[in-house]
Amino acid sequence: MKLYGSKNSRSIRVAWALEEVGATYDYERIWMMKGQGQSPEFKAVNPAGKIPVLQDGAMNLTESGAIILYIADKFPEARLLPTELAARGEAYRWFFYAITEVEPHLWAIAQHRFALPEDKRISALEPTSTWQLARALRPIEKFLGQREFIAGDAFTVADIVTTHCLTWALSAKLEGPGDACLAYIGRMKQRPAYQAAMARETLEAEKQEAALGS
Ligand SMILES: N[C@@H](CCC(=O)N[C@@H](CS)C(=O)NCC(=O)O)C(=O)O
Repeated sequence: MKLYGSKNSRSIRVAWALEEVGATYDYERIWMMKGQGQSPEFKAVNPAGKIPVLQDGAMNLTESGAIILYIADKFPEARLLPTELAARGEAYRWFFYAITEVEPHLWAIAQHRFALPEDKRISALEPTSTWQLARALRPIEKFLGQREFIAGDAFTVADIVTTHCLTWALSAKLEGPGDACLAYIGRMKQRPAYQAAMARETLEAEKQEAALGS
């Protein structure tokens, strides 16, 4: 398998899942700021020019959520998805909650701060997105006050996307993550797989920057 990704992007979700299941994988850093997302070579992998992409044999799988679920299915022994049906439903619930209820507000803020072309940005939208984000984080804060993991008593795919969204909110200096969320982030960051994924993305970025010059 090969992961196309970059530091400080959604590819950390996939690298983390791969490390949790103990997979070995190649990694190609796609340096977006240098326009590599739009190169013909990368567009042959993902015509949308976006990361992450997981290449497995002839398949180039896009969408970080789909990729994580694929990894969970490919390595069932790692139990990133519980086998018991109700527990699995709870993991799906929080997985999709992060992706559909939390992430869109983070993404809207990022787009209107820097990701969209300047003439398409509307800074007046930020207070609305910030308010929606804070509202969406409230149930997460409540549940994390009662549980070690977001979906119950075991680590699942839902923890990967929830942690990523919460750390995204913190790095964007947004209000919302409360004490229970902060304690949870601290616990998740202690996981060896999280640390290995961060180290891999940092190393690959440094190698590329040394080779190409920053
Ligand atoms: N829904 C997609 C979003 C992918 C995405 O937007 N990735 C960003 C990096 S985190 C990207 O490649 N942006 C480049 C662009 O939009 O041209 C996913 O979760 O994988």
